[in-house]
Amino acid sequence: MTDCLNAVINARLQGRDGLYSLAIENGRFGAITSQSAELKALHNQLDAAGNLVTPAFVEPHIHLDAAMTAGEPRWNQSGTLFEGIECWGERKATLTRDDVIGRAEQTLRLFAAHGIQYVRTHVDVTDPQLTALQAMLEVKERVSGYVDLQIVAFPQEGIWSFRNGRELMEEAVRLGADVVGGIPHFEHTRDDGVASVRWLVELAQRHDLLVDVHCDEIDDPGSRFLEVLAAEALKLDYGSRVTASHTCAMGSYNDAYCSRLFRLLKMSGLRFLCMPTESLHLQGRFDGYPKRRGLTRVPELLDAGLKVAFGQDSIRDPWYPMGNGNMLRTLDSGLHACHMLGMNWIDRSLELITDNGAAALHLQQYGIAEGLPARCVVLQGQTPYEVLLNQRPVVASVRDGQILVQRAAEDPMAALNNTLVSV
Ligand code: 17E
Ligand code: FE2
Repeated sequence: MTDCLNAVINARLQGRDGLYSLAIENGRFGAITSQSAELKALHNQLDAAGNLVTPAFVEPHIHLDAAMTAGEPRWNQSGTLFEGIECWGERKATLTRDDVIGRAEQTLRLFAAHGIQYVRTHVDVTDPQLTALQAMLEVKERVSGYVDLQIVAFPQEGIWSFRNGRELMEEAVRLGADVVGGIPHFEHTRDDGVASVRWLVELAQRHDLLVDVHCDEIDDPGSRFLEVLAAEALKLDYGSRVTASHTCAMGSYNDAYCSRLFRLLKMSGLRFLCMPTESLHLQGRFDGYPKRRGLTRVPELLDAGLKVAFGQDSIRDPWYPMGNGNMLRTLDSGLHACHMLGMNWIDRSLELITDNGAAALHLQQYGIAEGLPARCVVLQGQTPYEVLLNQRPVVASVRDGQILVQRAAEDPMAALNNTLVSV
């Protein structure tokens, strides 16, 4: 255990000019003061060297129970969500506690190395033994020194459409799940999907839990469960605690319907999560050309004042064979796919992997401000644009005043000059 820091100095903060010192007292931020010039670091001070410092990254949507199982027992060759669910069903039958704990912790260490300190994981509870859920509850305790983990009771094969689906969801809540999930677009009928959404929001409210539904993760413009989720959230005044994940079908809705839908979304205050790399890979699979991107309407939701964050969804699992834990890669892909490389979007883009993820997770103590837990990351770059250009990993991650991660800064020009042999 390293000594507690007493300050981060030479920090650049988003939306503010100049350099700042962030005092740290008892693991919390103290005064944040403007510096007139670059300071020399004293003992127990972390020197941000003029780089951007942001709150620690949030991974709001990942499936840790399936992480690192790509190719087991077979590869998803079609690249569809549905073959992914089949492959996972085969792998799920062989899960053990140690298997889940080992892969989940390996993945969380990878995340920690990339400055992620808050994670929401979906855990498949369509398993009569609830093996993965019980293991993940243990993981949550084991990793609490470096990551805050929220667990979603996620009914991968449906609530209505899986034997004892409701009982398994209720058991998962009883065992300690933090968030109630759902998958209405995968239920056997539209009516079952609607019934499942109403039921799961009510279950969450009864137990004072959050909601995060895999909602309309399909290119079918007729998949309209988002309106049901938003209407339920509005009716129960629960919107800030309800997240709609994926909503891929919104990329296929017609504009007239969307115009009506957005009115409801704004009234409901729902949170949105888009998983750009995952949806680019899984969606559009039933299209010839032109081929859809399969993403929700990210800039339009942001323009409407709604909170949208990006997540990775998968790390080398039956749905997606790639992933390296670096949220800057996800952010880069998402900005490309959503037509958000205008400088106005780039300038505010880090909110998609920080503040908006924190809003989805309903975090109450998040940010860089006096009195909040001293959790932050030092990025490689002075502006979001510089950070995104090279997607270099964080140089430091600080949690409650302790340094969790520290690595040498990379100088891309020096690296280039050392590489070019006779140019
Ligand atoms: N399960 C699902 O229904 N959708 C996904 N994108 C993943 C798992 C990764
Ligand atoms: Fe997912």
